[in-house]
Amino acid sequence: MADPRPQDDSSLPPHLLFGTATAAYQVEGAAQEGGRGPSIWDTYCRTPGRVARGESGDVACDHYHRYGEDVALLADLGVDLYRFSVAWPRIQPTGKGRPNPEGLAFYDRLVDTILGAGIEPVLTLYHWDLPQALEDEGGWRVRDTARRFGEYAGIVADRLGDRVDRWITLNEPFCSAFVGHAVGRHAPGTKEGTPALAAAHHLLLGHGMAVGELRAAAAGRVGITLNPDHLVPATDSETDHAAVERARTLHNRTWFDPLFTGAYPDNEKEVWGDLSDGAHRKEGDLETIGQPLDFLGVNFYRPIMLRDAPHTEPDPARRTAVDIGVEQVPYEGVRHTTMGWPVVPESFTDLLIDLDRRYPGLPPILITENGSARPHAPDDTGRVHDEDRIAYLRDHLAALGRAIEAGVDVRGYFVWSLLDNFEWAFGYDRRFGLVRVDYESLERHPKSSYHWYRDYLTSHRDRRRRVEGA
Ligand code: IFM
Repeated sequence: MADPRPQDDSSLPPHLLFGTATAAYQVEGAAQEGGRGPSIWDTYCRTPGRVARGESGDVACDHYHRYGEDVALLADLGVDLYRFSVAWPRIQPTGKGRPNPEGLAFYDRLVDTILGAGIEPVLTLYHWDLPQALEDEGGWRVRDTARRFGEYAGIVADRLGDRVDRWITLNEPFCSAFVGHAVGRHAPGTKEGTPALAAAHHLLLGHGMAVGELRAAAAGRVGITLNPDHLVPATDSETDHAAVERARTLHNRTWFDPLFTGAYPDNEKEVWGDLSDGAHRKEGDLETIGQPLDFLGVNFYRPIMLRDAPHTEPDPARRTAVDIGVEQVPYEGVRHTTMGWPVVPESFTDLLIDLDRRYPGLPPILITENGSARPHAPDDTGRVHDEDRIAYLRDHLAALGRAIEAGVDVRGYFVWSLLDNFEWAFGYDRRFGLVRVDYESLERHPKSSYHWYRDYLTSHRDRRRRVEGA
């Protein structure tokens, strides 16, 4: 089947920048090379029953050795930006002390190669790979880890601040805190209540400390990437609306309120109950956390429909340590990705407009991740015809255009992901890439969506040139 041609993207402003994103543990591999220390994800993957088929990021896409080939793919794609993350345990194998020269040298080479291809690197400092040695001392549950994160940020800024202009402190701290410490489906894989709330606070504090270090190093523009959810009540009942408000605090307000209003959510007591004693919060923390940012990263994939469910999940294996009395309700009548996520592009528009109205004065937004997992087998030539991914991207770009028309200040958009990669607890069978990775040979094969995105970017660039030249 012929690939659908890119739609006219005239609803998107010509200055909008485009990119793709990856993260260190999901693509790099070389887990025991270059002086890298173990991270909590190495430990989690080695724990039986945690990751599908016992897979791990040991080899992943072998990007550590093949980054040249991957940057060539980016150059051919024609992106403006490439978002990648630095593995903290490559820089500080035990999370503290003198930096590992081999680790710094790897990111030096990577950044220089990206720049050499005419692409702007966008660097995430933390995409979930906490050095295991820090976890052994309490991890994000303890305040010292926030301080350590600040030091690590300073080390990376000193080395790369002359070439990297956009810095993201944390990726999706919601997942680090709650999926990691309450649901137990991400490393470190525990089901704790109060410590998960302490982790949330210390992640925010670490963000603030990193902002301080990045500013001191005059590293460039600084932001954070959050994954706010578009939450929809299953019915119009008061109880379902109240359930959504509790979930809004867990998913969104816990992060947005301290970062952008200088306060913790006002319904905390109702949501957390006895879980939150606030003991981990110290005077001055909110000031550290709420320092002005240059941009906000937003990751978006799907909406969540919820209903009030006041009873604790009866199956202990499914029970999470933070029970806010809500239950997810499946979306009917829409397509779902292989993650089981409903495809509802309008919710992308609605979420962005909602955030813009709730938080006046938000910094400009970068959509730091958007994409879909699809199970496509290659044809005889190795090509994957992923028309449904193309439809997903096209429809979400149109939805983004509607949010921008409604006044939301969005400056950039990144497809997750450049490559098929290690999808955390799901292992390798959830493929998000524009480029297929053959995990036997590690060969890369651009999919139809890669060619579609390339054409889309060409037409966008042409329009940008016309407007700039006009
Ligand atoms: O693969 C992840 C990524 O690491 C963080 N955001 C969501 C993606 C898809 O699940």
